[in-house]
Amino acid sequence: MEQTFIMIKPDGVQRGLVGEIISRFEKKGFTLAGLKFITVDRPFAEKHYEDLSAKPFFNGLVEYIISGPVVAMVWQGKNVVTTGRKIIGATNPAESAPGTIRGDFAIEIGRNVIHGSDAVESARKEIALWFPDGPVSWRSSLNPWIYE
Ligand code: RTP
Repeated sequence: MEQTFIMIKPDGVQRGLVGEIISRFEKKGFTLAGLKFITVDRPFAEKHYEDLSAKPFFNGLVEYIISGPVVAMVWQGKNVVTTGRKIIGATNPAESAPGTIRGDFAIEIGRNVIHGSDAVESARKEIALWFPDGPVSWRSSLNPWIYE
């Protein structure tokens, strides 16, 4: 089953949005396969965002991600990468639709509450970085009520 990496950024944690965000993924029918509450250091954040290292906002982005604890998660389910991005909404909250996480809870691109992998291959890399021991392997007893 497809997996994606989802991170509630420090602003989402500080603003008490952890339960709300987890609830949206759970209610959709996706399965939690990994969860940690951690503060990452600068080299780790730079590694996570290495594809953006040439961007002018890179340093600010790294400062933001290391500014407090984050909730790192693996979510699993059919099309979870693409659907997860839809649940999250457009990168810039000014363009995120109401009903999405960023559309409902964020105003600025540099405080957009949550990260989600943008492709199956980047999800694989991000899960390997954040969960080197691998995600939790289990089968939800609800699956027959979610998948035909
Ligand atoms: P994410 O990786 O966090 O899910 O976001 P994304 O794919 O939707 O967007 P990406 O282009 O990968 O950018 C990563 C994060 O960098 C911050 N950003 N700031 N100031 C700016 O112009 C700017 N552009 C991007 C955002 O926090 C974005 O989520």
